[in-house]
Amino acid sequence: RVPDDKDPLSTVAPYACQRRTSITHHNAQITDALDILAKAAAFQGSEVRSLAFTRAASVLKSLPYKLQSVEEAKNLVWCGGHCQAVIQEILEDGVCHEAEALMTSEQYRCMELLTGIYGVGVRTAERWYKEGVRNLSDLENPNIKLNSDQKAGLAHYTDLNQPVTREDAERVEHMVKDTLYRFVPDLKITMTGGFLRGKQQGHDVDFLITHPDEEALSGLLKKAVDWINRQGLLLYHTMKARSHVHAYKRSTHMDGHETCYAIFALPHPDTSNSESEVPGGDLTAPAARAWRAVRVDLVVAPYNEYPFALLGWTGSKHFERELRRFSWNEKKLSLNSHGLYDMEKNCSIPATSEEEIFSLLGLQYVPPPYRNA
Ligand code: DGT
Ligand code: MG
Repeated sequence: RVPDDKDPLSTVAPYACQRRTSITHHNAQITDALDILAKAAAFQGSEVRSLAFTRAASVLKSLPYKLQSVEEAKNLVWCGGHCQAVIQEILEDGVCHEAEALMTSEQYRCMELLTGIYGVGVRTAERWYKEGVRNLSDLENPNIKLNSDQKAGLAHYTDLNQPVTREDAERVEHMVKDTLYRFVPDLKITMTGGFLRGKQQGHDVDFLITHPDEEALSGLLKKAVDWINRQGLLLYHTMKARSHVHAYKRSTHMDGHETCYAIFALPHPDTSNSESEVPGGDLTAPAARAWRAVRVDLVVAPYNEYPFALLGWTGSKHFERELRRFSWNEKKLSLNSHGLYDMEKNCSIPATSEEEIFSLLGLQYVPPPYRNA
């Protein structure tokens, strides 16, 4: 079919940052299958295929109606033959056999298990898999070398693979704010990531911290972490110092903001006043403990970079990727979580809010709950 203006299907915009994508939508069964295909492709080292499935899934997540036939998908951007076959199969059989087969394959199961360890990416997991690692206990082999992140990840594996609920996140927020305000009472602290997009659970809790006076931010993370450690609530952390790499060269994956990647011992609500809460390295069964391990990211951004850092840390990952792709392809501007750069004029373009950044890019503002691309 030739798309025309009256055809609602032809109005799906090509970039995810031009669309509104809520957490809940009408085509979850199909997008679940496509997300599995995307993950499996990433596990096989095929980033391009993975991105193709992610893009198709993202388009379907933004549709305001449930697909009734594969015909309806034929006009949709990014929904090629493979995606249409998945849609057809699910509409006819209620299941995608390819996704089912992948999920139960040994490679997928192992890659899922191993990449579920904090500090383990696809490449490491793949190497271990090739070396014969099939279970977590196989990592006790002295030939397998774990770095300190991975050791901590393994030690807290069960807790860290337990979803962080919104209630957990709110208690972490209380703990983080209570700590940081001791040192600087008028800091701006924002919970970012999935929880800012309205998710009810997540894999970690992300915070962005700023203050108009840069001096107020200096040494702050270290003081905060020391304090939490003195409360016996710090299980592990790594600090990344602020780096002054040329701003426009930074990708969103590795920005130059000062960051603390931590694992906190979050006391359970009913026991937060008891004295048995100090973890002391005792990793007994979660139910027997008065706390759970939670991954927490604390990011410090200079005040003038705050809107960019907020936009960069609110996600989703695909929304971020699309924002950068749109900026570069359509506007010849380079966007990251430090700023927006005009590469031709060799200058940065300031902004004081997320709304202003969208407007500078010629995009309609998309509030965080609609960035679940
Ligand atoms: P979750 O935690 O799995 O429920 O989902 P999200 O959406 O909170 O994902 P998360 O926590 O991995 O990342 C939140 C956003 O922050 C995401 O858009 C990507 C961005 N982000 C994560 N890690 C980094 C990093 O090291 N540097 C930068 N610049 N951005 C990051
Ligand atoms: Mg997160």
